[in-house]
Amino acid sequence: PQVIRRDAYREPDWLVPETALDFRLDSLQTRVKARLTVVRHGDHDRPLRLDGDSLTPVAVSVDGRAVTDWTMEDGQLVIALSGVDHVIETEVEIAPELNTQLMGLYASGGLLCTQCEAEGFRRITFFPDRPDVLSRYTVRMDADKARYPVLLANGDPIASGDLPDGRHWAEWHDPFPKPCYLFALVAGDLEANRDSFVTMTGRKVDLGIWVRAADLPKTDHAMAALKLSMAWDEAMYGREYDLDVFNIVAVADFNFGAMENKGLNVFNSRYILADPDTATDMDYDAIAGVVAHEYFHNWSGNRVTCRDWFQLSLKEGFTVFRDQQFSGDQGSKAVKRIEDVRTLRASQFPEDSGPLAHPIRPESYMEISNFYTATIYNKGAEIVRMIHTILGPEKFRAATDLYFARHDGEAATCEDFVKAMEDGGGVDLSQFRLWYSQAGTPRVKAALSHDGATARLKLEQTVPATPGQPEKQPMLLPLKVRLFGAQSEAPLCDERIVMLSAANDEIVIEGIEERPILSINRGFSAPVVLESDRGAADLAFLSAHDDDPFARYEAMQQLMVDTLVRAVAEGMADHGPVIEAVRGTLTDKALDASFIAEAVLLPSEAFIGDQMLVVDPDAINRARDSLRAELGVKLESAWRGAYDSAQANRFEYSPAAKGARRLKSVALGYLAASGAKDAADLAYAQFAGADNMTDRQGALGVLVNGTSGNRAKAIEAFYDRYQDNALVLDKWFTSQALSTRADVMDEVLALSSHPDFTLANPNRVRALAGAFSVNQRGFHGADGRGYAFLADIIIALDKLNPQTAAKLVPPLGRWRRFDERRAEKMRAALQRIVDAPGLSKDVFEQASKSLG
Ligand code: B3K
Ligand code: ZN
Repeated sequence: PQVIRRDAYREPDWLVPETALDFRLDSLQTRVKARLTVVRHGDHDRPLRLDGDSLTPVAVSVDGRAVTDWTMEDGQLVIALSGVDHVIETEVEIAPELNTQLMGLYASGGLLCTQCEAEGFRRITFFPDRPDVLSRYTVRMDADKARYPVLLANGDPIASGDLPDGRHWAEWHDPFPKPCYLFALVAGDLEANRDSFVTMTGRKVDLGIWVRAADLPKTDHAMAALKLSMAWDEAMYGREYDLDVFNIVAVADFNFGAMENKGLNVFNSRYILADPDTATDMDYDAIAGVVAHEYFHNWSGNRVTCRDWFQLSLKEGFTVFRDQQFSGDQGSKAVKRIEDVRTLRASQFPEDSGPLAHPIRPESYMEISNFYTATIYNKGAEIVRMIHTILGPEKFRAATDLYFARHDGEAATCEDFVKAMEDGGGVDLSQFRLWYSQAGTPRVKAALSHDGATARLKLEQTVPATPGQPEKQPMLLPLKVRLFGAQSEAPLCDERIVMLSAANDEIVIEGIEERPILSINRGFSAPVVLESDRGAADLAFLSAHDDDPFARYEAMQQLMVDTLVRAVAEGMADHGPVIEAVRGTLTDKALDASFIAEAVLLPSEAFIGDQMLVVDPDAINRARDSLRAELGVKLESAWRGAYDSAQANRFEYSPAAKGARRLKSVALGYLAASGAKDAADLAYAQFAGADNMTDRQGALGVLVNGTSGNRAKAIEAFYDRYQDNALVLDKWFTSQALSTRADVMDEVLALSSHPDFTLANPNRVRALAGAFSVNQRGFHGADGRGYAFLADIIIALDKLNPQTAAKLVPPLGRWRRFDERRAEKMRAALQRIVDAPGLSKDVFEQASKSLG
């Protein structure tokens, strides 16, 4: 496949100021007429090239006259034009029902919907499918009125009416020029949860969340989140909504989370539908976060869009940062930060240290869909967060105001963003720009010494080599630092931001009389791996006394990781310090339950593996289980106390109640790990008596890992109760795929032939195969069956849906980190994928790069 390079960017040859689309909708035969006003851009004599994917022109006309002298080249419709501006009309036919890729116009659960980002619009009509061609759209649709009573598109509704033969039509107009990836339409039998929002300048916006009638009662949480997001963006960024209507539609079959189409967001139903019986607290939080994310794109993405797809992090990194800030403001900032860092470490750090590592602004790609990655999104957000840290909140706001004012209505670049941050914030970000071009997670070594009056902090940074980037330059790292007194248990200085810019540096802090303990990278101010020589006692001290909650959590995690890594290496380790630190946190009355629940959780098996040169999944599992069991036994009464105090609560959706539920399930897990005789009955009672999904799924997860007779009973009861609810059935598949039992592979294989398993629905595939591939011990079973299973799924799914298939490849690319026998089997699985006949470029790119 062809490789697209960032440095090959050229401005478009033709612009398209106006676009009129006319859809005659039908699930098997939709006719699309497009009328484009095209204007020659610059002085050249090149023809008009309109992208198309699997399209055949039925008719083409130029300035009202049918023409036949067009050609097709690589799917593109090429038309020679003589003048400066012309009107081009094309007609094509497409079959939404047969569109299994879920890109372009497709059918899902009886409705018709679109997904165009990144390059799906070319599957609907011929068009310059690139984000720097902005056009004003008018969309007319007609459809069978009984099957598709609701017809939605971007912008504002203009007119509608009935037609003969039971059909009807609607016309929508979007006054804001937009790239075609933000185009959307939806047709179906939908009902709306309607509400309204009055903007900061007093304009009333009609809001609608469109779902199947039966799902209407599950849309209130999303609606509340939408209104909070609209108010938050006004207060925090001065951004007001700009159309008279804002619609969201939930669909069951969707390749990722949601899509920010102008005025008509389309969502994976899992990020809209919630009620206490079917959604967990985590689902509620994710819904609010994704609703906010897509809404915030209206400014960071739509009003200011991307010049080309190499700039993707311009909108995604910035928008993730904005949604993280929003979510932090709705509950506990500290817990939100902990969750975001955990996500970064679980999904981005492995990417950054493997064969698919790429900078947040990549240099090349084969298939852009493969670059909607944790690096572009989550590391991208960390980079915006560092700018926020360097500028401080006031200057950051001035800088974002400048960015939006300067580039409103434009297709911008990452460089434009950094320049606006520099100009608006009055800082020099020259060296900081390396974050956009260098891949790899920097490593920082920190060593603190002390001589009775002065503390010296020696810092050393290295940036590891990544594919195509053998040599790296030192980056600018904003490290928040504070010292605490070992005796006084008090801070010895104010928090300061150390700007580490060289490979080596020494920071001198005067006036430190007692022995200082180092608190560094507080709040995770820089996305780096920190190595320090702090021992167990100092980490335990920080876990109890640091005034930065993230740093407290981090100290505990480091203590746990150090203990577990030692246990794996040496076959055993002293659990004492971890147990005492966990006891201290668990019984600290000043801490809230949600923080405690995060802090006392052991690092995942995968994260422990990431600390080791060669991952030994079985030894990690044994070491972690043994620490878990001892924590369970030694702190049994504290776990029981935490469990009982939460158990009495009735369901309520509030930060405090959420924290109590989280701690309750964590405590139940430790009680089960302790081997307590009553743990399985406790879990089953919680499972059966729960008045909410958080408790029910929490208990199911504990039972699934165990051997009690309650296990099969719970699995069956859950299925019986929820078999008609696809989103909850996904949880049923996932809970079993994450089982820590030795027989998980057999169960996963059996589940893959369960009548409810299907490759046609991306959520279901992710629920089983995606979840299993992060179950380190199960997936990396020494016999290699996990790898063969995943390869089978990828090869089969690629024929239907290459984009979602390609997303499953990365776990196989971690082979360098495993022993030779496993590595060999992982490579064999990748090779089998690469050799599969008719492979998509999506999967080819991921699998061939993973073979490295
Ligand atoms: N912008 C979309 C993602 C599109 C993914 C295309 N493969 C959703 C989001 O990030 O908000
Ligand atoms: Zn986004």
